[in-house]
Amino acid sequence: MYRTHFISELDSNLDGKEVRVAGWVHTIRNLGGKIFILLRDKSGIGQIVVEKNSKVYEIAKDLTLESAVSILGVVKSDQRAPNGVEVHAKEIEVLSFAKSPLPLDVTGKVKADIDTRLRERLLDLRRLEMQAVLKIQSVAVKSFRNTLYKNGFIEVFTPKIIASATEGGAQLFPVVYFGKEAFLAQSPQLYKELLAGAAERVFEIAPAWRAEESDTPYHLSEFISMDVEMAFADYNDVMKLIEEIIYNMVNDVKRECSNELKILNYTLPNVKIPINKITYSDAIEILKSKGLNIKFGDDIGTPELRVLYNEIKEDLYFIIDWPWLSRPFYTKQKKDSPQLSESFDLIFRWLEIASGSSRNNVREVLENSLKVRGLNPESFEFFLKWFDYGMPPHAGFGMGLARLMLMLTGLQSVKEVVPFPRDKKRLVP
Ligand code: AMO
Repeated sequence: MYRTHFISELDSNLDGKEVRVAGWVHTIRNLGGKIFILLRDKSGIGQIVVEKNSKVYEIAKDLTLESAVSILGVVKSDQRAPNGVEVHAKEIEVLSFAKSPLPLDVTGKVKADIDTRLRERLLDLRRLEMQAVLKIQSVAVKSFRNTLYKNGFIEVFTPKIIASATEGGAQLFPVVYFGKEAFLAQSPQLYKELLAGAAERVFEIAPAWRAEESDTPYHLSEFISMDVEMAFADYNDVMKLIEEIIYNMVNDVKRECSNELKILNYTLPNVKIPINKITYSDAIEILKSKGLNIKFGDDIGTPELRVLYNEIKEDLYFIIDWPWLSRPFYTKQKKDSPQLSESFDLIFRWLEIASGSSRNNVREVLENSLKVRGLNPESFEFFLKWFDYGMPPHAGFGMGLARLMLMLTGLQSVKEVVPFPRDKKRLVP
């Protein structure tokens, strides 16, 4: 057995008892007579004391930072120690010896740049900040699932090797598929729609791929997309659902991750329900009034969103009713103004974290929509034919987990929050 207790379980009730703990050597201080080791496991950091005259002194003396060890010892109350207790070592088993010096300081005292951190990612992931990020992400994903289960959704899985572009052609990664042309999925879009046409309420949490040429703090070539599709619903129903998801998520993270937020020195934004909505057309007018050279049909990217944020001063808001032609072919036009669409983006300050819409559910309209975008309906026949058999009105959205994590951690780049990010220059680790 490597351990009897996690470090956070040690307290003065165990005074005088023998315990076995396991973890990594966080720091070592040799104070002549005694060696003090701070041992770190997934639960926290505790103090180990090795007396000079003990039989394990020789082992402790040669220990290196980040070696993995299992230590048998006796608990002693001591107010000077972290958690008010320390463990006096009787046996030290070195499970894996770490090379010295380390290429990255796990205690975080010596700061490293992002390239070094990603290169030495294993050590970087052991830092308390990254442990906090991983925990917050796990709570956020659990919360997302819980809210959807509560609303009668089921989790589904769609193919990731696909035959056609869904979100526009430029960013596809080609795959050789038994001699045929195929691609890595840019999103689960068409398949989640088909599944909603059978099971009504579905969601998926899975990777998506985009060959992003530009190096920005918000784009990855591979990201986790949290996708929802809902039948017998429109974009207003879906925005309502997003409000509930985000509200629960922020509160779950607040409640379950108070230590982690403290480690990151971050205060979560307050989510007010309903989340404010502004129309795309109003956003364009505001940007024009601020002197930007922008017109109907143009994208509202991060630089423009920063200008909007300075005006609106809302942490979270929806921009709704985008120009129909600037959205993908499956997006539904607005009945009363067909140059617009029933679509939205959810914005956190100046970052788009989700985007969604009501979908077209009439075959002829979809065919036309493909044609006006220069796409060939024949390549989408596998999708279109389902619309011959009672495809209900439906709506959905996709939310990028890495971008959501920026909102939940206060970190500045998606490359920091993803354990092993993929971008144009990174394929390892
Ligand atoms: P969209 O293309 O807007 O919509 O993507 C949805 C969300 O995914 C995230 N995202 C990214 N995150 C990191 N790196 C990237 N390169 C990247 N690209 C996108 C963003 C974005 O809001 N099928 C539609 C969704 C739908 O309508 O259901 C879609 O993919 O957070």
